[in-house]
Amino acid sequence: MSSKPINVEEIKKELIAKMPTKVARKRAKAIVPGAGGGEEIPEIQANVRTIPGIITQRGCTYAGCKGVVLGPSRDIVNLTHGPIGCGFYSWLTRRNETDAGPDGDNFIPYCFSTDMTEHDIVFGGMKKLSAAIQEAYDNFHPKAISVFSTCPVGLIGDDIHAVARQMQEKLGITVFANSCEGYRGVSQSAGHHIANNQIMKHIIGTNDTPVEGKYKINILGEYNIGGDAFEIERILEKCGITLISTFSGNSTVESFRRAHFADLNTVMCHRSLNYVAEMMETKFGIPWIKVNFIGAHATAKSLRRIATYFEDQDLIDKVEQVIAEEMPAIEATIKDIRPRTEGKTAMMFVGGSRAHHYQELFGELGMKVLCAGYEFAHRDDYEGRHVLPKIKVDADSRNIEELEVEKDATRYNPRKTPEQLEALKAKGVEVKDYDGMIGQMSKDALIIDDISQYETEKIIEIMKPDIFCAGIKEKYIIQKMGMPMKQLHNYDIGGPYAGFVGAVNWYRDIDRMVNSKIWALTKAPWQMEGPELEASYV
Ligand code: CFN
Ligand code: HCA
Repeated sequence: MSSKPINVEEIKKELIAKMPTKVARKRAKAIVPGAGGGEEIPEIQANVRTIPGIITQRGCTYAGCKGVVLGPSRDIVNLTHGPIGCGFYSWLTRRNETDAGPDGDNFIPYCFSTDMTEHDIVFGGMKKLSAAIQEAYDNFHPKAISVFSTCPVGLIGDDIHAVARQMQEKLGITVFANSCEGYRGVSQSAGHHIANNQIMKHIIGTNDTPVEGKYKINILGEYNIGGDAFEIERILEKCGITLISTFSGNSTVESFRRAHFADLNTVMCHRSLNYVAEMMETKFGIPWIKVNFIGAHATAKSLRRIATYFEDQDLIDKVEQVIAEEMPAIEATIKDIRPRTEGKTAMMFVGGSRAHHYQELFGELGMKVLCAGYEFAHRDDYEGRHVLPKIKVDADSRNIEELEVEKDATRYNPRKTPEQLEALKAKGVEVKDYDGMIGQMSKDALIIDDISQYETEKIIEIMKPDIFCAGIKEKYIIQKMGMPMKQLHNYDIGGPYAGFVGAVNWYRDIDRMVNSKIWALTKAPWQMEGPELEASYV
């Protein structure tokens, strides 16, 4: 850990120094300092195509659509239309947990694919797709089947939507398709958007049987990685808050169908589900607020935010009681661990929301995040420009032409109108206008969008953090540098990290990692044998 003052401009210069001029100019726009809580938010370049030749962390549109948003739903048959590799290599790679109970459907362990081969590429794969939908139906009798196309399908032009319509009519269950070929867009992000549109169009609001409960909410953007959603469910239940639906960890299609009876949408991962939040507000008049259940204090703050929204003293008191019950275990663990973690440093490069959410947890251990970034987030995630009620979002953020707005949107949500919410905010519901990563990070910290492999190695060499968080592609390269590496996508084998129980798990895991002596004993191969190979751009 270096103790000399950090000069972010110098570091930025060093990071791009060896790049060709054009590349350096482009990459410079994706690197900014933190704003240290101020409102002067520097503009960061985000959600643009990765420069060809650069090794990115990003995934593809199919990954965002099938792997991320719809994949964790347990009773929808998620069928990949494409060559077998697309389905096989995306099978069970994300640690979204499921508990269907003894009677519930759970298709998560299965890999459904049409297994397209050369013949289908040449002559078309639509017949094979109908047959696969029929076969899935005959074997499993699911309530819904969702089809995902991979790259070759878009190239040969199979009309997956027509097949889905025909099969829906024939089978009498919900069948819908997603044109989420991997090559669309610049990252997973396009896939989130496609999935959001289709869930909204085909499922949400299709069952008008009311849901009982005094305080009804949905959680948007929580995928139950390592059991996070189970812990959040535990806490909400304790508070007496009815969770209608989680999009989409351990979720059911029936819960999606009745999600429009919620009084409030709480948005955990803004990046992947903001479109549904926006569309549900437009169509059903359900407002949304951001929450963060990563970190004990963040969890307490989010619960208070929800309680304040309902303006009900019973709920406010109950939430305070739950927080008071949960906090002693947190404080005791922090008291034990913090002396060993205080002042240590971290870096985080993940997805589109965790590199922000997890800063709260590091903060609770007295650790500073020197440098962080998203793979595919948009500027609104970095800036956190979100007030309650909603503000302007990217022009492409809703699929408004496909949306029939309910004539009386307050039918489902009689409790609040946007105007009432504005009044609530004036009353002191704690919502910052800028609560994104840039505002959160200090002025001597760096934010890098879509970091490359080269930049990853360079920033570690320059800033030498005590721990680095990213994904499986980065893991072993970083460990070979003698650096503890925590996977923040799948938590390695750890978790849950959400809520109160999760926070304690996190403190213990991070303590073990940053205080392990093993890394100092590791020598990278090039430290032991001969000269290091050097490569440079020409
Ligand atoms: S669980 Fe989420 S929290 S959904 Fe998103 S932006 Fe990915 S799969 Mo990996 S871990 Fe990551 Fe986020 Fe939202 Fe996960 S930070 S990259 S697409 N993500
Ligand atoms: C994805 C999924 C991923 C990959 C994680 C990783 C996940 O982007 O397709 O690279 O380790 O969380 O499983 O983000």
